[in-house]
Amino acid sequence: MNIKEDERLNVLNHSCAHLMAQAVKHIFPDAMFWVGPVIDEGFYYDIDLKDRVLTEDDLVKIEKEMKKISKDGKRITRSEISRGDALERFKDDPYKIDLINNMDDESIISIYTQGDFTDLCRGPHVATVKELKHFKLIKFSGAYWKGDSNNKMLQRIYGICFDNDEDLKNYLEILEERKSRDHRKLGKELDIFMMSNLVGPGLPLWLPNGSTIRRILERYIVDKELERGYDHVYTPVLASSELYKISGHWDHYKDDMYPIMKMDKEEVVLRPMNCPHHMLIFKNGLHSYRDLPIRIGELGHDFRYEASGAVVGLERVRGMCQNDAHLFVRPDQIKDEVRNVVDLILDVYKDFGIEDYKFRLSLRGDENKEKYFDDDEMWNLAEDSLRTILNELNIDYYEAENEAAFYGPKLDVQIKTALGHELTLSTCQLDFLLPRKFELTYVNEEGEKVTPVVIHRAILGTFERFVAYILEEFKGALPLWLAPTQVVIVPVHHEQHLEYSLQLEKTLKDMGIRVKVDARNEKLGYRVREAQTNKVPIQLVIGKKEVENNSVNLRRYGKKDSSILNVEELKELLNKEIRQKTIYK
Ligand code: TSB
Ligand code: ZN
Repeated sequence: MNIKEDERLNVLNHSCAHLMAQAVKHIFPDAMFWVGPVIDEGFYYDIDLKDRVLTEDDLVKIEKEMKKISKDGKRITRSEISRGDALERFKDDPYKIDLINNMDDESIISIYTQGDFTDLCRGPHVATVKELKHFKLIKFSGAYWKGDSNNKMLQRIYGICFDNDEDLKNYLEILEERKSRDHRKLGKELDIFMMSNLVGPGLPLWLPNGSTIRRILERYIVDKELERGYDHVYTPVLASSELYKISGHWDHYKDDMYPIMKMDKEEVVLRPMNCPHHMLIFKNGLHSYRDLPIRIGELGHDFRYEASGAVVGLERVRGMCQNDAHLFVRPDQIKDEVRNVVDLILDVYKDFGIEDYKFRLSLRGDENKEKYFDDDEMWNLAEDSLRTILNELNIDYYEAENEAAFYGPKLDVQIKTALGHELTLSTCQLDFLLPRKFELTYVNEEGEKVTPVVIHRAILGTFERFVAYILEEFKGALPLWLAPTQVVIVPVHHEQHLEYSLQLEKTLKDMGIRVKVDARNEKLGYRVREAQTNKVPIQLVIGKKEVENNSVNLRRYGKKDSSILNVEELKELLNKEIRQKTIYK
């Protein structure tokens, strides 16, 4: 959906923003308006309502008023005025004055009027407000004036307008669908994680179900990496601030770090990344060219002071655990190692059925040079090497400036969340800088000490972001191998069929299956429904027949039909699906 790029819808939405502003002015005569642009999915308007904070009820009222104004059907007229007239006309409105003062001298100043409402605007607009019929106000939030947290908080209302009712209906259905797979909602319903003000924003607490998923992911990825020649380590989450002064984090990444903790003579910080610790581990030994590549992996806990407005559920947090590794390689090994990383990413994505992603080559660009380590030659070399490798490996990617890490360019895998946020999941980064800063060396074939190159990479990214993503992708119904509870056994009668059910539970537990018996004194239908609500992949109903025949009545999540299997067949089916990581779509 991109309303901004559809000429007709763009104008329609822009006019609808004015209609909304007019309705707001009728209800709140003191309201003043900042800007109301069209966005990919509709429009918003930033409004100063003095100290009033909007409520859901206000939104309903505003929408009603919009309908009324639209029915009145006033024409929308444009006129052009001089800068002097404009300044005079809007003299009591500091927001408009700010806009006028920021226009360059030659620009034509136009205003649009509909009935009792006039707004400063470049246009164009539809001819009459009658054309604005199929709209909906979607949500509201606070928004700092000009996006600066030192400024006043304005009220932002989002809406969308189509030219027919069907398109509007379809869009609202998409919104509902997105809401239902928002990982924050699923995370609550399925007891995956919680937040507490006493811990703080962006610091999730993993509940037992979420912890089970995470433990499976941890074992899965560590095993894969061990198979591929990684060594796994444990290092502390704190370090002397000196470490980050050496690495360059202090100069280029300080804004994202928690502040220094001062003790008697020491200064320590919470780490935002694991690289410096891993550099020290490499430096701890002597290395010959024959020992490289050395791949140091860690499920490393990091802390980043993300802006409170940017923190979202598990997808953007302040306390996180990366599936991290640093590969110490010779220059002639860079290409093969990048290839191995990409290969591992694709291998992992296949297991999770992840198909909707794009590779992004993240470069330094010209903006914000102070964000990056200052050495043009090094940057050119790193960016060119990574680009050449990607081309040689035939990887489809697009380029983005101002997205590099401070130490080097990245190959990022970009995904979209249910809320429409574009995020990086996996990353593979080329770094000529940190090995130099830490004076790392290995002995080359000629017996000389030379500097290795470092590849930083995270496959699952962080467990937080990865779990958020797969929850949304599977709409909470995780495949058998990942589900916190894999099987629920439901005896038809909570006493008569209990013994057999408990025996079956033991058999499955002995195989390592995460299984529960639901023998509560509740109606069968109720217990069956609850297993569905909890999105348990497999449900086994046990009645008289099953007890007599040593069988189970198996029903999968989301399916209406069931099948009868004997216990041996059941065991085989479970083993096979877990081993093969079967995905049902
Ligand atoms: C890969 N030093 C490298 C590391 O060696 C590094 O830290 N890279 S990173 O900054 O890109 O972070 C790695 C991954 O962590 C990202 O690809 C992303 O998937 C995840 N991530 C980053 N910030 C957050 C956050 N605030 N919340 C959740 N996940 C995050
Ligand atoms: Zn790193």
